[in-house]
Amino acid sequence: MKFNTKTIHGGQYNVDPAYGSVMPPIYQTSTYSQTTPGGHKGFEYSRSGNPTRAALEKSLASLENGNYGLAFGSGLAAIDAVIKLLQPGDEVICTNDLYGGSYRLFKKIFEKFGIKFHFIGMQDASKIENFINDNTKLIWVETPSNPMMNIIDIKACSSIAKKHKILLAVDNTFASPYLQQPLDMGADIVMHSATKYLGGHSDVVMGALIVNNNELAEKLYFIQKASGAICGPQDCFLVLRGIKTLHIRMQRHCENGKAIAIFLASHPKIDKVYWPGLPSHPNHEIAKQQMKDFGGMISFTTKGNRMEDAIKVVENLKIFTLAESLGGVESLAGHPATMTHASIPKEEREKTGVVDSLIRLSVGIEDVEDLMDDLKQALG
Ligand code: P1T
Repeated sequence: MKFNTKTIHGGQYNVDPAYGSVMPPIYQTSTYSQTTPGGHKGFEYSRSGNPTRAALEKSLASLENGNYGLAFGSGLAAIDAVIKLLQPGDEVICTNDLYGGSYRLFKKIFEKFGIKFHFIGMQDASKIENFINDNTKLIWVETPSNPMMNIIDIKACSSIAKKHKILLAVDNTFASPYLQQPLDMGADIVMHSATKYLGGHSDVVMGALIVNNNELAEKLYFIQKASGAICGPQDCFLVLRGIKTLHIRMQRHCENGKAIAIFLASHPKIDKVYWPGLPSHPNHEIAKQQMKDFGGMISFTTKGNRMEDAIKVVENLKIFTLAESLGGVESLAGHPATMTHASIPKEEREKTGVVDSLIRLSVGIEDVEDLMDDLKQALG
C-alpha cells in the first residue's frame, strides 16, 4: 500500500466487527465484561487497551512502516516512556537544539533519577562518537529540530548506534511520516507529538511511539500500561480523522512553506531564515536525501537582534495566530525565547541560535498570498 492510501486505510481493516462502521467507533468505556476471570474479547481495562486506541496505534505503525504503534496522553508522555527504558547511571546523547519541554523533562525530571544527558550538535554525526562510553544507552535525535530547523543525518546516526549497540530514537514531529520515515533509515524508535501534523487541527494533545522490534515493543507497552500515560478514545478518534488528510495537508504545508521561506529570505528587515529547503541551509543536502519535501516550519531573525522588534512583528500578525504549538491547518507564529523554549537557560539556548529576535512560523494551509500579505504588513 502506498503512503497516501495508508493514511486512509493503513491498519484499518475490520475496525467494527459489530456493524461494519467505516470509522472505528469511539469505545468510551473504562472496562469490559468478562464471562469468567480472564474470559474477555481482547480488552480488559482501557489503560491496558481500548479498541479505538488500538485502531489508531495500527494506523500509526502503518504510516511509519513499523510493526507496533503506541499512543500516549501527550508527546512528552511518549518521550517519558522511552526514557523509562533506562536505568540510573545510563547516559543519553541528544541533539542540543530540541523542544524546550523535552529538554526540561530530561534535565529537571530524569537527571534527578541518575540519568545523564549530553546535549550536542549532531549536524556532523561523527561527533556523537566522542560522547559514547559504556553507559551510553540511547541517542535522541530531533530532525528537523525545534526551532532551528537543523537536519540530522538519520542513517549516519543509525550506523553509529548499531556499531555501539545503542538505541536510536528520532522525534519525527516536525517532519511527520509523510516527509520522512526514520525506521526505514535504521532508527529503533520513532516518536511524535501527535498534537501537531498527525492530528493536524489543533484540537488534541497526544503522543506516539512506533517501533518494529518485538522485544522493544513489549517493553514500551509494559511502560505504557504500568505508568498509565494513555490517551482517551475521543482523542484517538480525532487523530485518526486527522491522519486521513495528512498527505494532502502536508503537500500544502510544503508549498506554502517554500513560498514564505523564499519571500522572507529576500525581505530587507530579515537577517537569517532557517528552512531546510533553501539551498543556503547548511544541511540542505541531507534534507534532500532523507526528506520527501521540506515542510511548513520556518524560523527567522530580524535584523539587529532586538527582542522588542520580534515581539512587535508577532503582535502585528493578523492571520498568523500568536500561539505555542504547530502543525495545524491554521498558521501560527511563536517567539521561542519567551514561549516554547523559555525553560532553556538563555546562555544554553543562545549557543544553538535561539536568540531574542528569533520568530518561528508554523505555516498553515491558508491561501499563501494572504499569509504573505500578513507577514508584509507585520514586518512593515
Ligand atoms: O506538546 P506535546 O504533545 O507533549 O509534545 C511535546 C513535543 C515533543 N517534540 C517536539 C519536537 C515538539 O515540538 C513538542 C511540542 N512542541 C510545542 C508545543 C511547540 O510549540 O514547539
